[in-house]
Amino acid sequence: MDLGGSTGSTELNRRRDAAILIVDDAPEHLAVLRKQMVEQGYQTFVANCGERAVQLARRVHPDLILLDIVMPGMDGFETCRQLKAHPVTQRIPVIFMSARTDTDDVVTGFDLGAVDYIGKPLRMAEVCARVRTQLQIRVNHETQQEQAERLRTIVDNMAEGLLIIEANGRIQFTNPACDQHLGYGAEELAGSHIADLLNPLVAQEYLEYFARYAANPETAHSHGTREVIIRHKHGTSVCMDLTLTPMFLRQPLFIGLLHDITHHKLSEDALQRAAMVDPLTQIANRRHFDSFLEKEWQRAMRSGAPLSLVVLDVDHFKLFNDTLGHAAGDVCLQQVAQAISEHALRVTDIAARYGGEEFVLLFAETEAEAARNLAESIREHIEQLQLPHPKSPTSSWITVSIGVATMQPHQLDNIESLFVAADRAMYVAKEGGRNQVCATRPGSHAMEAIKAVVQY
Ligand code: GH3
Ligand code: MG
Ligand code: MG
Repeated sequence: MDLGGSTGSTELNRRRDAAILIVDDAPEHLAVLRKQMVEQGYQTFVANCGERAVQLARRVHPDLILLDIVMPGMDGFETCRQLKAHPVTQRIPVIFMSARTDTDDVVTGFDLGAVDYIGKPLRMAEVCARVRTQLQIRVNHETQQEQAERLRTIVDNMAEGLLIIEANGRIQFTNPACDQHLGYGAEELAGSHIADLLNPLVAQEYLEYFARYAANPETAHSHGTREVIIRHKHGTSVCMDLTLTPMFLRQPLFIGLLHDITHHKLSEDALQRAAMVDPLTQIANRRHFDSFLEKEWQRAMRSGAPLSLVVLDVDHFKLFNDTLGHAAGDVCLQQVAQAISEHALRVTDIAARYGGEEFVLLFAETEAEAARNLAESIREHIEQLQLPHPKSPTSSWITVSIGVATMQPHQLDNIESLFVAADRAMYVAKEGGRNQVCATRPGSHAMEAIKAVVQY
């Protein structure tokens, strides 16, 4: 191995990295060529026959081969054939050098995969120029390959799903993250249509955007990011952020980036739910009940329909806790809550834990009589659960006292009065011996008195 000139220029340093294999049976040709290549700053290897050239090329992987054609034994054409047949050497550019410059020979040379053909006698400056050109092409090619390789690695390993979509909605390519997000195997999505993944309206909207861009690529703009529901292969829905960017590669194409936000959605939903639900009993909490009641109150005011509020309080619950322990008390509250919520059946009904061992139910568009009947069936249901309350002075089981109030809200009325009326009825039930339902009837003296007091 020889190293050529010793200037420090970048150009030479780069060239010195290139290795050239020179193949010629005439020692004087070899010597001249080698000297030239070394002067150009290339690393050189020499072989004086085809067999040796093939061996050497497999071992040292030169960047270029200068190959004589007429040689004893294996000639240059056969040598080239063997080089091109072997995976290790097939990509090495070969330049033929020959005194045989008939068209047939030159064509044979190119047909065998050579990149160039130089006539002998050699003009050294020309050889150098041709070598330089081929090496430059090789460097450019390698750079492109490296870039493609780098991109491929990124696309294969990125967490975002990537799709390439054609203007007609056909999916051309998906990366592994996309396949994984949507439950497909590799290549399985290629060839399918975005309408297979998206809701028809959303797919239509994208197709219209594609068509607009395809008709007018210069006006292209990114479609931006939007939240879409995508059908998973197994039929479930996944919530994704989809970012679409147009790109023109011989045809209009669209790069889709998918970002899975299902888990964000889930935690968003969970937070929203947590804000509305009582953690112990998993039924609505006081805050949710109050806002629900507010809406129903407004609605009842417009429609003139009656609104019924039911307030329940567990009887002798302090005693229950004292007898069986706070943990048993918690379980009891869960069972009572479950029983109560089973009676809130319509979408305009709601059952909630209002605090401690006190529960409330709202029945919209429900007359006093119906509300009272509902309350009675809840009372009965809870009694029939037969949750033992060993020390209770009024029953062997857990029972509830229930107050009911019904109003047709008017402009001057106050939600508070509905509560006061139901509470008052509940205390009457307590005083009456517990485990019973009492109601403050609409229009009764008691109700009118409450309204009058609460208004101010
Ligand atoms: P009354 O029949 O008059 O309603 O008697 P009571 O004992 O049920 O009424 P009181 O209001 O004196 O007691 C309510 C009890 O409920 C006291 C409190 O410790 C208990 N309690 C409130 N919240 C919880 C809870 O989350 N878990 C448990 N185990 N007990 C609770
Ligand atoms: Mg209480
Ligand atoms: Mg109580």
